[in-house]
Amino acid sequence: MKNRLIWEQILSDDLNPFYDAAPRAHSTGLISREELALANRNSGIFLEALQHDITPAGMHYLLVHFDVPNIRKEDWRLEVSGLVGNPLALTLDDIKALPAVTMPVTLECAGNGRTAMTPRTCSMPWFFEAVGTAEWTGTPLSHVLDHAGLAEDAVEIAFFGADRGFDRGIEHDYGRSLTPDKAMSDEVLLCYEMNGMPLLPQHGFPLRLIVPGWYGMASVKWLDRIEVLDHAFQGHQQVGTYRYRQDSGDEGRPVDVIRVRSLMAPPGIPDWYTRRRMVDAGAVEMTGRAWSGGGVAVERVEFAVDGVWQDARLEPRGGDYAWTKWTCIWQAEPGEHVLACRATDANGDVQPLEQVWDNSGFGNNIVQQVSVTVR
Ligand SMILES: Nc1nc2c(c(=O)[nH]1)N[C@H]1C(S)=C(S)[C@@H](COP(=O)(O)O)O[C@H]1N2
Ligand SMILES: [Mo]
Repeated sequence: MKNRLIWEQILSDDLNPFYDAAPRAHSTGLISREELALANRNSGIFLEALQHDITPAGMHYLLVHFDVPNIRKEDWRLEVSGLVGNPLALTLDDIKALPAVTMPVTLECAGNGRTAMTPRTCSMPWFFEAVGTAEWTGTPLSHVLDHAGLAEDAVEIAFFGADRGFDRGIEHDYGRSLTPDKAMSDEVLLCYEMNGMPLLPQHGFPLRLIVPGWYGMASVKWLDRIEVLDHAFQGHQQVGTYRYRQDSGDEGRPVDVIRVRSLMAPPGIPDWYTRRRMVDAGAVEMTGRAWSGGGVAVERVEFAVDGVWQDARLEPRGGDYAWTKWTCIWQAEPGEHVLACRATDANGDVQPLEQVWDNSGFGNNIVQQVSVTVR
């Protein structure tokens, strides 16, 4: 059904040059020109920044599908329309006048880790760096929805950004939806500040949605339109992508809650070109971060040297949706070693050593491994 609609739209549009590119093939071997261009636009966190509780804004990862819109605050409004008693067009000052909340939230891109997949999906080629934790300030979305008055028969609420482009031949404003229940839950925020500063243009200025505990695609940037629907939202980012599928023909199911993952800040010093590490022998304090989605806590992090695991120490997390710091002392002995870490959450979910991949590399949480030389 969904695929037919998409292909009808593509085939009926004579002036659409992008259908040739759809669907994108899986690939092996060298990175493509397109992947390299995406990697230059969408920066990742520096893994050494896993030392920070709160990621400085300029070190937070970025994922921008189309162009960063150039929005003047004075011209911008947040429209709320569709099945509401009271349609709204709010200024940023209207939104700032509502009760404010500040919350540390770990955001992670659903495609984080996908370069470990082979053959790989041609998309943003993340290794492990599509994660960050910022202090987000805004007002609970429920305040605005209460003000608008959701109709009883609302089925989904769609959130649109000011950015527009093509994906797989389909032209659209970036848009994602939530159910009314999810949209009204306390933790979902309309945010205008990141780490105590107005949002940077690339992080969604002047306003973005933050859906804590879900992969990043739900946290719509440059938010300017909320539409309350009597049906399930059919936008491309909702039904065409960000779904767990075995192959590209499946209907699949939506990507939502973040899966448990841990990362380490690589020890020692790197080689500029290969980024392989050199570590001095002796006691090395290893540290990193671990997180899971849906507000679920991390219960255990293990650290391994050459496949021998030991428990790491966990520090209290800064909030239900923020990552947990872990530390571990490693008695480093001269030679070549492979380091790894893996987390288990309160649901008992644990990171796999061997990933079962979906078609797009979404939601993978494969164990990170770092090769080092100890001298
Ligand atoms: N409007 C809009 N919102 C968006 C995106 C986008 O391209 N356009 N990218 C999404 C994805 S896939 C992710 S992972 C997060 C990244 O947020 P960040 O760039 O602030 O880290 O934003 C999400 N919100
Ligand atoms: Mo993402």
